[in-house]
Formats: sequence, C-alpha cells, structure tokens
Amino acid sequence: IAPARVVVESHLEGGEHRTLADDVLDGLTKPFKELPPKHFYDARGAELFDRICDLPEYYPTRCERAILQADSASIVDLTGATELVELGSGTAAKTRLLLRAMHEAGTLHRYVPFDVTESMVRASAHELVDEFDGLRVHGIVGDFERHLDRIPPPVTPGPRILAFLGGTIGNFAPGTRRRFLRSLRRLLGEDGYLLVGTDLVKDPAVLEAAYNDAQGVTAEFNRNVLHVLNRELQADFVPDAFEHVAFFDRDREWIEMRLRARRPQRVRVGALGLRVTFAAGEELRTEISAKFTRARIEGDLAASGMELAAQYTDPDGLFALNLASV
Ligand code: AVJ
Repeated sequence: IAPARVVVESHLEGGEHRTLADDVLDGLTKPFKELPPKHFYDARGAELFDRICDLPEYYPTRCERAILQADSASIVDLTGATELVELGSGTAAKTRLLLRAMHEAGTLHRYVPFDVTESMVRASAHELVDEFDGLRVHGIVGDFERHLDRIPPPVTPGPRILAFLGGTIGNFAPGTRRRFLRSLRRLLGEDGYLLVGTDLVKDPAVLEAAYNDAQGVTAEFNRNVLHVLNRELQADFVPDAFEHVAFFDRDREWIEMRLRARRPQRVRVGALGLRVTFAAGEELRTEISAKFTRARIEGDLAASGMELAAQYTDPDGLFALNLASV
C-alpha cells in the first residue's frame, strides 16, 4: 500500500484556554499591565491581520513575498533542502514559493506545517499534495511556544529548512527570543538551516505609519484582544473605551502597541474572579514588534549557536530573510 500522503497530529486539548487564563491573570495584575500578542488571533483577529497585510502602509508582507519570489531558488540551491518545516504556516501562501523552488530543483520530499489552527493545517496539506507530485505532508497542530518537541525528525538524509516567516520573531522580548532561537537550533540537526523573516530598523515615520494605518484596521486588530477576553473569559471590557497607541521605541528598536483607557475603567474577568481598574490614560501593552539591524541578527544567532549564512532583502531594504546555519 502507498504511504499516506497527509498526516495531521493535534496537540491542543483545551490547553489554549488555560494559557489564555494564565496570561491574563499574570498580565493584568502587573504594575504595568500587559497581554501577550498571541491572543489577538481568533477568527476575527486572523481576518483583521489579513486585512493589515493588504494595507498600503504595511509593507512587511509584500516585501517578504517579493524576497521569496526573487530568492527562493538561491535558498534551495545553497541549502540543498529536501524538507521544509514551517512554524505558523497559516494558509502557506508564501511557502508555496519555496516549495515550488524545491520541486523544480527535484529535492522536495516533505513539508511539515505547524500551526495553532487545525483547519488551516488540514486545508493547506491537502491542497499542497495535489499541487506537488510526490510530496508528503506531516502537519502538526500546536503552539510553537509549547510543542516544538512534537516536530518529527527528518525522514530523508537531506537537510531541512526550518522557516519562521513574517517577522513574528520580533514579538519576543530579547532574552526570550534568544531562548526560542536556541530551541529552534536543536531542531536543525548538524546540516539544517533556519530561515527567519525580520523587519529591519528604518525611518521611524515609515515604521509608525505601518502600525497606525489611516483606515484604523490596526486599531481594530489591537482592540480585538479585548473581545477575545470578553468571550473566552467572561470579561466585560468596553473595547471602544480604549484608544489604539503604537510608537517606535528608538532605544529598544521595537514598535510597541498599547491600549490606552480613555476614562477610568472597572473591568471584571468572570472566569478568573478578577477585578481590575484602569486609571484615565492608563496603558495596557499588547505587543512589541522588534526591528532588526544586521548586527543584531548576527548577535542573536551567535548567542543561539548559529551563524548567518546569507541575508536576502527587498530592493528598498525594508525587510530581510535570514538564512542561518549551525
Ligand atoms: C505578525 C507579529 C509580524 O509585528 O508586524 C501587525 C503583527 N501587529 N500589525 C507585526 C502586527 C500590528 C505582525 N506580526
């Protein structure tokens, strides 16, 4: 019998709800309130993020796609990869460009998409095995902060590429980022490569425009986390009572997003038996999105047991795809 072309394993068993509850209890009781950005992405949040990617001010998605269009063949040539593992694969829209290049080079063997949304993993798996002759897909449904160890070992002797696209690495605080990079390093074996997308440091006006779009889509995306808390944890936030704030912190070189209380607020989080108050003007941090220089990327990789083998950027130098080896 022919081996199954698609295997999907799920590692989420209600654990998500626990993580949200823990993060909210922890984050809303800190002296400077904060929530981790991973909770933006319910169905509505994912849809708002897709709209952000099409905004004229939000360049990262377009730049990264342009880089993959221009440089996928070089990346495949340099690595000789037979397998692609992708963290946060989503619809695998950009990944197709890499898979296409591997297919054309005749090395494509297996794709391992990893995402929190099971329907996306399944849908992309079935589409891709139909699109690429001989491809096997081993999907993993999980949280990449908790389930990296569920990624299967390589099936072919050839090297694998572990891709982490979109600039999501920028959501980690610097220390956590290095710890995360070290855990990625362990998945590479001795001959694997990490392909990581990073937004680059540039004119603050360009950066700030990308997170303060004229149509207010990013503001809605930011407030969406409050809708998530209302629904999932029986909270009673009034999202419109919070104003969207996004600015470039020039010392830390990151974009920071916050929600600022327009007036004093009392909020109850039913599922946690928690009451929180916000003073007028008090801010809740909802995201950091680090922007990188080449030196910072090299430093982070070195601290994590890797080195920069090649860096690819778009013609305007706004965004980078970094290929790291061990
Ligand atoms: C998905 C984390 C790469 O930081 O630019 C977009 C998320 N936040 N607009 C980013 C986001 C506000 C995005 N990442």
